[in-house]
Amino acid sequence: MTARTNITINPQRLWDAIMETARYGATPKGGIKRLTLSDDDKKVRDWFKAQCEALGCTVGVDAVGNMFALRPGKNNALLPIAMGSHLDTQPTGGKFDGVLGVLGALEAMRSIVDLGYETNAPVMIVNWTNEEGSRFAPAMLASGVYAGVFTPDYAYERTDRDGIKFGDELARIGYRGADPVGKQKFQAMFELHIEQGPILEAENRMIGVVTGVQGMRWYEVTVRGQEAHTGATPMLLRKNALLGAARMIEAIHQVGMAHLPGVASVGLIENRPNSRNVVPGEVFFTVDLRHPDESVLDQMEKEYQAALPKIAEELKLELEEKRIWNSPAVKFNPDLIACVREGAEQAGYSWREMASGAGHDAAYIARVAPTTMIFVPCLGGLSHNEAESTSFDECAAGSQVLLNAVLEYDRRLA
Ligand code: HGY
Ligand code: MN
Ligand code: MN
Repeated sequence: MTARTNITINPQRLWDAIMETARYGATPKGGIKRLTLSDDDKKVRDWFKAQCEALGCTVGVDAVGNMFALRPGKNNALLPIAMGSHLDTQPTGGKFDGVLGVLGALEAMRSIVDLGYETNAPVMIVNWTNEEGSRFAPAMLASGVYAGVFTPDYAYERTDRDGIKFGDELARIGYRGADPVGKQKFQAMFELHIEQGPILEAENRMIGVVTGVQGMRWYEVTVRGQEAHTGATPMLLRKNALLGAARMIEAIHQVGMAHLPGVASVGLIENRPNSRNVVPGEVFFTVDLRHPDESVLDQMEKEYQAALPKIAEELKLELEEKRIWNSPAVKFNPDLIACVREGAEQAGYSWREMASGAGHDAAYIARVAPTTMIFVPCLGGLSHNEAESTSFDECAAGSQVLLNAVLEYDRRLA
């Protein structure tokens, strides 16, 4: 086995890259609104492609916009070792969710290129399209296509709430690549990401050695009543869709409370006609249920789906409900987890093993290649919020451990 290498990343260069790309979609409150396939997403993609090519990487784009920046190794008969995450954000996103994973990988790549260090296997950075699932549901859409969970056509047909299609937007920004999805193979993927929860900070640990991702399910609900005059319609004669939705949202909250550490949320709601003096006739809302244990998630789904018809009946409303996404709980690869532990030890950082509450592309990629994740803290565990904050040192620690883990895996290969 070859000796361990300890190449150090350049923390300032990483921080500068994070701040530079935060301009694409910058919000007045210091966050980022860079919805997938928007003009700002195009700008950051173009920036990322130029940076990787300047490093001597070849950048391939597949048919759903996934970007693969490849650097050859000594033995190119070996499949590349990938470092991946995403560059799209939530509407009120922060500077680090997804971004740290891609730019932390870019910094790792820059560090090995600076030294002219040749890895044994090729190394690759991946930017997965539409991880957030905010504009186009479901989340992790393009890594899901890569993992064979969805077809490219299913992705192309997904529409945002304005009826615009994923496939049209992908072509519009020039990232509907020529490569068939799956053409670019790799033998393992490490994903660096902020924790998006409070555990590492609470325990004063720098690195999360992530063992897996909890199960996640998304649903869409439409409640229909009858538009009516708010002044002339007696209370007992109303079919108030918004009242029904309000009681349903409370019932969904109670399903989460009854199955901790599970979570149950309603995030998107549309009230129609949304006029001050019209009893709402129709409400659309989305449901997000998650739990580490699939059998409990089944129970949560059962309780949630039993609660809604009762409320609809009481209020003389019609109900339409369907599950649009089911991402089962996933366990990561023990050998890669060991490389992350080794990488944290080598860098001298405190660490702890943990599962991920948030979804990540790694959850789908784990189906087709050995995969694992590395977490670093974020202030107050806050994410999907413009105030999301991970420190200079924490970003550096994440990128360093990512590099160490990849080099450790490469060493073990040799
Ligand atoms: O929904 C999630 O957990 C991820 O942020 N897309
Ligand atoms: Mn993310
Ligand atoms: Mn996110």
